[in-house]
Amino acid sequence: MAVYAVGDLQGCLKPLQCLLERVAFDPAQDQLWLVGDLVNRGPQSLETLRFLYSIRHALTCVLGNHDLHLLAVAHNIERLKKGDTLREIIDAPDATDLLDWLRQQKLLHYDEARNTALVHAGIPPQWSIGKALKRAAEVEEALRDDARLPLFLDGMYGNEPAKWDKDLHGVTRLRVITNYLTRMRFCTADGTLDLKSKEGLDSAPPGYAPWFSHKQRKTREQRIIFGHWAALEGQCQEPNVIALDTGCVWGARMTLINIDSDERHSCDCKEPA
Ligand SMILES: [Mn+2]
Repeated sequence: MAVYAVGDLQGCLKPLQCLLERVAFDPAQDQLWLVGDLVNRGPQSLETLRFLYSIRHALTCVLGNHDLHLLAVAHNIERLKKGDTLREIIDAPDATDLLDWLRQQKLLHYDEARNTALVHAGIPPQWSIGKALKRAAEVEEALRDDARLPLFLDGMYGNEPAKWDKDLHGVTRLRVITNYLTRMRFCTADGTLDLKSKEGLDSAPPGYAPWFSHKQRKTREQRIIFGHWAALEGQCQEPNVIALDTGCVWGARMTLINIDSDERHSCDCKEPA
């Protein structure tokens, strides 16, 4: 049995299939970890989600900002944005099955035996892995609860508050947790977020740095696999931090690693969305 992790799919099914063929992936034996942003912007969002659903028993998946956006649109809380390719999912006859599966997924996965975490954007420097898992679970519970789901989806949008405080409550608390785990790139050492800068490492505003580069970061002993940040182009010099978003949806590449051997594979994505 092999365990692989793959970067942001964003509805790009062909490069995913290229990678799975490359490693002779067998869903009856192997496991595939997904860093989230399964859908949107790419050419085959519905087909991608259907394929993943068909091999769901072989998957470990965390949600990204685009996946949460899909849930918000499907619940009539948010409208489709320009460039979104989500309508085909919402209108599909099997939408209920696909979306119900999606909302059962986590925001943070931690494999204790491998000491490895899987998250879409990152873990803020001031949280240990234990704290991060507890807080991710708060959002995961809201996603699975029919009564709380619309309230959460409606309240998750927004960049404020920019920093975690353990006394936050209600949907504000869930918003900060969600912003850390699914949208973060740059923050300060105390976890104050800047959610506007989206380019490479040198685009940090003064006083801010990539979430993984803070010296006092409490998850330095864990390996962390993340996506979300295409401008890094899969490069991350920080030990134990693995960046997997290599900008497939922008016409670059999709990247897969064997998480036990660190062997990397990539397939070209020739059709920019
Ligand atoms: Mn993302």
